Amino acid sequence: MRTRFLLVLCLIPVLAQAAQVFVELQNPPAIAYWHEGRKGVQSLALARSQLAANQQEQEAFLAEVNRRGVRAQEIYRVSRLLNGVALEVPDESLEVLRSMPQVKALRLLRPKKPLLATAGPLVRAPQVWNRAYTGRGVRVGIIDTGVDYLHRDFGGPGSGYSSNDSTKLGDAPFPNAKVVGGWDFAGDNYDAGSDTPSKRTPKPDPDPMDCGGHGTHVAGIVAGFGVTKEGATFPGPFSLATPLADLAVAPGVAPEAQIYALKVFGCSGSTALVAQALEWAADPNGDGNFADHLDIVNLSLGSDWGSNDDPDAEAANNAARAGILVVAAAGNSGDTTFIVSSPAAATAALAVAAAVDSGAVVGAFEVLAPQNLAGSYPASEADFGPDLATLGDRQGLLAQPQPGEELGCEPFSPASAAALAGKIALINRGTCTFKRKVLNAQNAGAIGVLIVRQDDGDPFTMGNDTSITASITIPAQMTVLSVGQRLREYLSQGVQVRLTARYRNQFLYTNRAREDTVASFSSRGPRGDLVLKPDLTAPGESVFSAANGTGREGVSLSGTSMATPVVAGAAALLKQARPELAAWQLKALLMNGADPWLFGREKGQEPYHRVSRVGAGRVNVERSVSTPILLYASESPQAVSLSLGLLEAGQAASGQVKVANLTNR
Ligand SMILES: [Ca+2]
Ligand SMILES: [Ca+2]
Ligand SMILES: [Ca+2]
Repeated sequence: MRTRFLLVLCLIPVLAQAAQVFVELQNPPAIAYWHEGRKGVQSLALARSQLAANQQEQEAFLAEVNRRGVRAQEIYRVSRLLNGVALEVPDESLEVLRSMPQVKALRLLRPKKPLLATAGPLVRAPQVWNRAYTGRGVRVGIIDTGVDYLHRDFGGPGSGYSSNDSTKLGDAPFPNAKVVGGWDFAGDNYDAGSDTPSKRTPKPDPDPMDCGGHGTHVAGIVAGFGVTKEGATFPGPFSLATPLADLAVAPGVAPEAQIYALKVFGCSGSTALVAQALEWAADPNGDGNFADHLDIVNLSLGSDWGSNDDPDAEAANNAARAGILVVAAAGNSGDTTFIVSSPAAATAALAVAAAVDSGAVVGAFEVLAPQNLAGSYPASEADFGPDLATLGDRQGLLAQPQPGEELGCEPFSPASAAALAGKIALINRGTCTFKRKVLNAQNAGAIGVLIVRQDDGDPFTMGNDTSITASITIPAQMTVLSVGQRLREYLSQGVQVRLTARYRNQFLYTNRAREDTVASFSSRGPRGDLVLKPDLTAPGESVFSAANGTGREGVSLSGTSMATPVVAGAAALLKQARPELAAWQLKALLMNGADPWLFGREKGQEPYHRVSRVGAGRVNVERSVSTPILLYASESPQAVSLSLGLLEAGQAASGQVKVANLTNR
């Protein structure tokens, strides 16, 4: 039933009536013979011989497919974490494949999308840096759109983009001290969901340069060095004394961890290559010995309604067996039961939900008079009308329309127009589009507009309204409610303001009341079979990190995609602090140390969020580094959490929890 359902979903974007499937073959994956902690000669020899046997089995299978006249397009082969081949085949050939004795199972590849969103201080990373844990020596794989290794945040030169062929090595400084390795499994043109068959076939190359921007932002959150106001790589030191507010781009959560750029996306679209990248992470040098596995992988990607039997989820579970901590995004589909995404849904994966931290990097406007109000205040700009950076600053007296016209959705009355002419109009957000409000103010003779939000949420770029074709010639900015209220108190004294682009991406707006509220987009669990997901929450709204292709700039993005690397970074700090612990123990410590309370509207106020939305709570890496005990479900250590299934009212259930002492006292 479920398979069919997924089939329909998957075929929608593939107009050519072809299916992308993972063909699992009879032999077990090599990981079945690998026992982390007992890496004896025996286990290595067995794993290697299984690897060779699987490769032979695949050759024979593909030859047979060819003999039977199936027009199959190979996508990839894996033999370590899964044993099989990913193929695109015409729908009518699916039955042929299913009937072949070599085939153990046929599962649809569910294309994964990248999931999009200052966060280090909230999870108490600087406190951990202060104890000399900065992620040094820890290896983190970013399975994403690639990484811009030329960017200063990763120690790059900040230039050299145009002379860099993104399919070749040797023409740019990669690998470097930060982005120490990687691979492009996809090629820039790849898109698993494209209507063009040739784009659905990956064209791998050794250069994982980012062209989508998502992976660069994610990698910056995990382990960027940071960028100074002068545009140089921040040289450290990383401690409580790190001047976070004086940097153009703050350091990542684990600023001395190493990054492997595992590119599975083209420049846009979706991917079906996740299992292949996980396989690389389990055995980077490809020698069949898993001892060189990466410590942590970050998967800020997924597909909704995740299950544990998606091939990528199974690969994630087997990557955990190899000793990798798999950190994955819960998804951006909101408060809907069971919608939590795959591969985050994999039992062993650490599924991350998104919350809000107290800070957002935005722009600002200035108040020049009266003196006791003078200063800069948070503001964003508009996506339409003149660009303030080229237009220059716009200065004037602030004025508001007549009572009842504060929204500015209708042409202003003569009395309001008289008040606004030659001034900067103060107008409220709501009811109609931003462009409508600005056009009405322009028609009334205003020289600029300051929009006021209905609350103290982050000011954001005001979107265009393409249904309005009139040319907008005056600049507009948006600020928050509490600032608007202050301005109105002083309006009768004459408030002189300056709209400006000079604070763009530089003004740190803090709002403590929103801290630890859950981001509305964050996907709810549990998994369809009632296993608890997500596992943990981290800040993922308006996270400011490296902007791809800019050399030195940052950009603010939101999503569980941005929360996931906060946890991956926290895990890297913990790994350095507790190198003896296994991946599942790191997962348990991160969950055990979390701050359990997350809020619906305002910090400290009800309603609180349930575990199916936020897991164990918001990560607190300082507590995780310090805690002496480990707590987990004894039947399912890889899951950590204890799930009791569906209970009727009054019905009792029980489960066992193990408490382990991590000290020698
Ligand atoms: Ca490439
Ligand atoms: Ca290159
Ligand atoms: Ca190896």
